[in-house]
Amino acid sequence: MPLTPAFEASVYKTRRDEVLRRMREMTSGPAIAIFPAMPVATRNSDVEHPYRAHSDLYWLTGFEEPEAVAVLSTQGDKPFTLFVRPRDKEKEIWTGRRAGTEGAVKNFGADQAFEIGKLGDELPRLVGSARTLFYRVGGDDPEFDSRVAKLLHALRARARAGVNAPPRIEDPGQIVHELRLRKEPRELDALRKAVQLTRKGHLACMKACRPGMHEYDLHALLERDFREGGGRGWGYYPIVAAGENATVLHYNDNCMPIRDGDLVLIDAGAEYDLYTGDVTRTFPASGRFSAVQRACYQLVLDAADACIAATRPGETIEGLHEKAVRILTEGMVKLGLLKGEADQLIKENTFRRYYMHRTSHWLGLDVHDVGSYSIDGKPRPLEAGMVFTIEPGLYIASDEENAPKELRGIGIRIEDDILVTNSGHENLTVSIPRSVKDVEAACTR
Ligand SMILES: [Mn+2]
Repeated sequence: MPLTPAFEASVYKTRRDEVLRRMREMTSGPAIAIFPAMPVATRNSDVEHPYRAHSDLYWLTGFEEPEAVAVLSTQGDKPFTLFVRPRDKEKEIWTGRRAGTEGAVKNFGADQAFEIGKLGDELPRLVGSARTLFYRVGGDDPEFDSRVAKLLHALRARARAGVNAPPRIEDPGQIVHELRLRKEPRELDALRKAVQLTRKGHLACMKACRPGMHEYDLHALLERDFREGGGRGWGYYPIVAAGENATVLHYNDNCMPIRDGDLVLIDAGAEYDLYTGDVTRTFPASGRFSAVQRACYQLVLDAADACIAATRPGETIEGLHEKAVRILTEGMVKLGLLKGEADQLIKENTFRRYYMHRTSHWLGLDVHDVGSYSIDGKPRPLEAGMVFTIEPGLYIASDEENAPKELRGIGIRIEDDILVTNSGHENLTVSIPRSVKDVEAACTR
């Protein structure tokens, strides 16, 4: 794990200061916020999954080691406490160097640092002096939830001794996730690098694909290109789906043969400085779309283009989804997939037979990034600096008896990463081939 943060330490300090400012604004009296690391996950037996930091903790500190806890306090002259794994000569021989408490202060800007083993002693002191505890119950670590619950229980048990548990608990996501939703210029730089590596991987797959290869052959190219150039690898497990596998939304066996006449759907994004791209392209294994494939593809592309063109501050993700659904549903009727009036088919959700997911999600440190989609029950207006996906699709199951035979087994998705700008939008992934012509050209051997 890096012993220094990706950005200069002042970046994280500015973020923490803003979080503390908002904590003060939301509360009266002392408040503290606790951000635990992601737990280490076992893959099998004594093999662990590669460790990936918790995005909130990473955004606040740049710290990537496991077994860490960041605490922010609105009181006193040490607003930022970081609990970290201790330096340990023997363990470091096995698992690599650690920042330790000294590095936490020197490189990560902690006002004070403790070894993680001291958490049980220090946390009651920090929490016991607060009127509001910002902690995301039901976050990503149930064990830490139970640790916090036990701590509150212990504090309440000491009420007669004058100790108080904070009477108010708030979700720090209200602050941190709102801030993460609007990307800073340096975050956009990282996203652009992620997107560059993502582009390389997708282009390599289009170029290399031949009938007779397997899905894993293309998966291997993605793994290579997502690492070369300093990428961390994928930001989410890639989907490489040939033929009817493309109609399975979260297919990721990536093991089947690719046949002549198949469409290949690849949904894959590289991660750079923990920011991830999220791109889907669908291309013909043979290099040329058949007439029915082209008609289906063009429909999905039309929906994507219309949504992208409409993206500007003030527009909503809900509004874009409705636009995609309208275009796709009208197209389903033209293709003979559905019969009837588009209005009725939309009202009765009949279109969901072939388009069953939403059109967009936020994108950033997490592939399904944080930030609420509605405010006071209404769809949230887009603002400059927000990044999200537009990913309409069309999925015709191979056993869908309502569909014309020649369309069965076709699965198509086109997904781009869109930055909202003051004047409208920027498609960060526009240079990854999208049009029929460009896709076929990219598949040319
Ligand atoms: Mn996506």
